[in-house]
Amino acid sequence: MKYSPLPKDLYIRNRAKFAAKLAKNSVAIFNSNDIMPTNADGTMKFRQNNDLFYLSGIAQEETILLIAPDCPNPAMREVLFLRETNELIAVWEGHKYTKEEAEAASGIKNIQWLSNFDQVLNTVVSLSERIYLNTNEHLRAGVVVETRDARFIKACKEKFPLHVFDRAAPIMHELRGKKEKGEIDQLQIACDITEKGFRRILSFVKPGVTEYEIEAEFLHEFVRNRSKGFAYEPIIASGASACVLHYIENSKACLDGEMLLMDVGAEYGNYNADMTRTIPVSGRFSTRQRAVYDAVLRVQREASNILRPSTNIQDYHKEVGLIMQSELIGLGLIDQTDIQNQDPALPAYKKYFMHGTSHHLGLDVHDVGTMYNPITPGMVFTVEPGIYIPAEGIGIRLENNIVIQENGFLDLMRNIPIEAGEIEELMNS
Ligand SMILES: [Mn+2]
Repeated sequence: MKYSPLPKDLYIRNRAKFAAKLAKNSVAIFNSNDIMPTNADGTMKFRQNNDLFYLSGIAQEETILLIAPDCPNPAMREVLFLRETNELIAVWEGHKYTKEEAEAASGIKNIQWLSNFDQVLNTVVSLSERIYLNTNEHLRAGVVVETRDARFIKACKEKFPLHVFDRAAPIMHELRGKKEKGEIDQLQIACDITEKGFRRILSFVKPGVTEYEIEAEFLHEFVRNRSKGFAYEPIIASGASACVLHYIENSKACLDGEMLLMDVGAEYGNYNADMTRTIPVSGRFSTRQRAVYDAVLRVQREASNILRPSTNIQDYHKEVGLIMQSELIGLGLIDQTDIQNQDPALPAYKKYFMHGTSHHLGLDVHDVGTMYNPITPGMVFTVEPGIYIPAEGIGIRLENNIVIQENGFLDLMRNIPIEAGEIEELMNS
């Protein structure tokens, strides 16, 4: 692997936290993701199931984790099943985990080959009353393919019809929402790699450069710093394209006088950065661009300050809406009449700022974690307000990633230039 893995203690602790949430006499089973097909004999790049990774640190396909904390046979309380490797696989696909390596990475003592899985499963399930299975319960997930998890749920229910089944996802959301120190370290590295990419393009962007050349500069910097690449499809949007929120075509030339919005983050060790910066293509903001830019930056900073422990995320989003409303009045984009006449379900500010301000960030870019319970220290959020004015060809979003602390926050992107003046200076030096 390209990245330095976190020490196994983290995964031992994560499993202990998970086990403590299970009902008595339960077994929980986690599956790897499938390797998704493309066409002919092609496949997509493998991406481990994040829950399995969180509990084991193992990023290898066809891995299964079984956790049964009350199993009368202590050896069966934690079992990790791996694809058996052999010389042929080693020649064609390269190195796979040996049992010793998997134990060193995960802290799990009982490592078995997959061929033993059915036997062990039968034994452990027979000694358990309740079976926790995993499925993607992200609030915005729209899964249409039948995943390995879904196939496994079906098979388990057929095989063990008289057991009680339960959901692992709510427990995983709660645990993964609050990051451990090692996880913050990986996120910081992902943000630092993203910073390198941004600094690289600050001296690269000038009128005539294309969006895809900028994309290539980022990727170059990411991969040479041990990232697998982009954490998500990058948005490199010049001019009015910045007002298309999910513009990923990245195909145009950047023109003098336009601004360039870049929503780009590096992956590192399966953790993700999620940054947005907006810069002037020429290296100098116009007066109007600068006014809108500074308004977005003020909202970004105020929002970061009110995203505090015990705040509720829904209330936070309403509060940021009011801050944005006053900035839009200042820019002459809305007025008191618009506000008096607004539909409370669709406030006037949403015409120029139509997306949410924050989401959880971690192993997933839109990470799992509660959006309804109070915020607690250790949660990691993006803070990403924007103002989009298609009529003026202006779209500005500024996004940093912050860790909630007891008294305030740690900005993982504190070193990435964001002040308009500093950006101009770096682009012209
Ligand atoms: Mn984001």
